[in-house]
Amino acid sequence: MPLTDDGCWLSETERPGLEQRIRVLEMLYAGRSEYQEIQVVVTAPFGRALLLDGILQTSETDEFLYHEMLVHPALVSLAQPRRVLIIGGGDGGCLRRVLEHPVQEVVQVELDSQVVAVSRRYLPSISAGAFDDPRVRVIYGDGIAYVAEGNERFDAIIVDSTDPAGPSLGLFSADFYCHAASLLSENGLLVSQTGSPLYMMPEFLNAYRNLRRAFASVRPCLALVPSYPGAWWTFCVAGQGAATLDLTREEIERRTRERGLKLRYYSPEIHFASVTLPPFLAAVLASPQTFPPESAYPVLYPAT
Ligand code: SPD
Repeated sequence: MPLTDDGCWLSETERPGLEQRIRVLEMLYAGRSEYQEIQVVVTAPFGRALLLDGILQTSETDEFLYHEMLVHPALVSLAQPRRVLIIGGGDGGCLRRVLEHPVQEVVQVELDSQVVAVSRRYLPSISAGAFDDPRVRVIYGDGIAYVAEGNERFDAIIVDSTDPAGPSLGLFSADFYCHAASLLSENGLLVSQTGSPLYMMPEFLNAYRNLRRAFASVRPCLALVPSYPGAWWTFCVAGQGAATLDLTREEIERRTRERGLKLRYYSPEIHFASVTLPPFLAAVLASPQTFPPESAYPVLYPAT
């Protein structure tokens, strides 16, 4: 459900009985691509926002929270991130943060060229010129097929997708993660946005379990993205080494300084805080094979 009947509110219902509403002031763009409905609206609390099939993907005022946490914990953990693959991320906010690292080449595989075109036109502050960087190669196509058929090597693969539904569903599957793992260099990392740890627990657990099938180490990171339902969001960073994301404060400070990262959210303190899991979540992840009881959750759950 994109907008309320009067067009004044963006409404997202994550669970029955649970609705998030955001005041819409103006519709800047509305169109339909081969794959989805695309809208850019001006919202009262978050400024301009990109909607895909009526779901808010990113906003110009809080995109930094999401994109810094999608990119920096993983790439700061890599001593030499040279080649990076981004799946999705058509608004360019992820790409922009990746380019702050000493990368030589970024391949971005985005399904929908219209998302890139609309974002560049109506949300230019999010990509901030990143698509014009000579290190970037954008491929319009299916990221799942690209990873399954690919033979290039990457130091990091970043999945900046929509929620797990429709064409994105396969980006959270064990098959996809296994194929992605085979494209990573020896110490390479995969990171994926994995949804709300509260309202999307089944989807988050599904992604976590599938990542564990392909990687020796899977570390969830937590951050706050207020324009998303529940605000609390997860990113999973996966690798084959035991010490994924285990850095010292000095290493984080040195790398962020040497790389000249433009940071508004990420810091050494945020790095450590983001990988610190609350006990209820740690308990769920300690036995991810058994679907946990309702009492494990701080909100009524599951609701169908
Ligand atoms: N509930 C919407 C989650 C969207 C996550 N991906 C957004 C892409 C931003 N680059």
